[in-house]
Amino acid sequence: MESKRSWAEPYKIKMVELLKMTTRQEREQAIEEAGFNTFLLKSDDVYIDLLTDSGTSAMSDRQWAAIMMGDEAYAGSKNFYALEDAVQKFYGYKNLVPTHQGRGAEHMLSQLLIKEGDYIPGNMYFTTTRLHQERAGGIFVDVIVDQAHRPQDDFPFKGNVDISKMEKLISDVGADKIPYISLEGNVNMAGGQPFSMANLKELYTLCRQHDILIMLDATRTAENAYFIQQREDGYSDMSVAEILLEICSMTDGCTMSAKKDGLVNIGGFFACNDTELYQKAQNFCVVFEGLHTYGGMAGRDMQALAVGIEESVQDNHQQARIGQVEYLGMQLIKADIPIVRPIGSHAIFLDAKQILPHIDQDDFPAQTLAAELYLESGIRAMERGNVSAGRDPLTGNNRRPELELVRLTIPRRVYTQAHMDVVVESVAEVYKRRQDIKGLTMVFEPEYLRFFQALFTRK
Ligand code: PM9
Repeated sequence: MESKRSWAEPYKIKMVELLKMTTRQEREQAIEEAGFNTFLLKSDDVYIDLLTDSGTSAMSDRQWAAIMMGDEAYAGSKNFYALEDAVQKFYGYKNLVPTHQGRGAEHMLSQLLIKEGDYIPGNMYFTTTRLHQERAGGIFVDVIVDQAHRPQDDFPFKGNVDISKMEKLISDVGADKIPYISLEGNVNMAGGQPFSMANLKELYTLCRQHDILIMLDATRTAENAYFIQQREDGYSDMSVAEILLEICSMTDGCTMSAKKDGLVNIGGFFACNDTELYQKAQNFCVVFEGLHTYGGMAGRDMQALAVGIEESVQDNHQQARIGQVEYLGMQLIKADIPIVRPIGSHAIFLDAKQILPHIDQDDFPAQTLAAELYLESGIRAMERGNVSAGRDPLTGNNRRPELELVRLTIPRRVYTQAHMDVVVESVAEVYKRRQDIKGLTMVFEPEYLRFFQALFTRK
């Protein structure tokens, strides 16, 4: 029977994890000690943890049963073959190399395909993806549609590649300087925004004309498939699983952080169709990840992922997952809180530039807002603005991105509707006193991916 509630969960709760409540005074101390960086808080001091949807999902009883089927043989574990079957069946790629998590696969792809001075177009940057491209000698070029940089623009496919930007890059630098385009499903930094199948088809034609590979960041592409089903003409009768396969059929391979769509706590993979690239990836794997039949994953985790992949492409799973995010977003919109529109897949993004217009971007409005939200109620969010964007490698200046956001990221199958209501109330409280909030000064800046470990003090 179909559910009468639009997004009611297709599961019930079998086990719970108890949470600690903290006082305002305890939170003051915790955030000071964390240098106003929510990554540096102890999770024990957090009530509702919306830092990330990465590795934080709840596994199903079937996945936990799979954990018990771990074959921890060093080589040729049967769990590898189960995972290979799942990737072939649901993503359609011929060849699989497991990695410890997504950035292991990004490292592999970047080192194998990028030469010094190459250009790597992408539908907006992702922090770890761009860093690996740059470390391999590549120059990242943003070719996402302009709408993606405008938080209030309601365009339904803000993850689309702007084909004219791609054509311009090809004519400016030459196709032989572009080994591949990095195409992300449900673009994280844009607010979890999907690309359309029509856009992918156009991109496919262009890339085939110029012999440019399309490498998919498949991390949240099952969620992208759900948006295509819901929003794009001609797809409403297709299942998420069918749409995902169609997406992958127009790409040459993928990197995957299995910690998101894949519903596991750790793991990732690189997959492709080309045999020569596969052999190189296997060989690279033994140097940096582990033997090519485990690549940094335990056998039991590969088995849990094989099951997680199958669960992730079920229509009712995606309906509940994205339905919950939409519920939170709609409540925030009703409370007049400026958020990125349309509501994306894995998170609600608060528009810190609009909420704290009196704080200059170099005083880190989004970092400040995330800290204030924690102080208010013990909710942990993540900065996605100036700190995450880092410095321009050529000028050394802060990049000052157009999007200065705080991400309220929803783990899959973890929190309830009542938790979402607490989040809305807490954001509304902070919003009420926004004029009194002052910015932050960065007092420690690590060389790479500074958002993870930077320290701040109050202005
Ligand atoms: N994403 C996230 O919270 C975790 C690390 S960054 C705070 O959103 C994409 C689109 C990601 C992603 C990680 C990775 C890297 C690649 N692509 O974290 O190495 O969102 O498994 O994956 C995080 P790993």
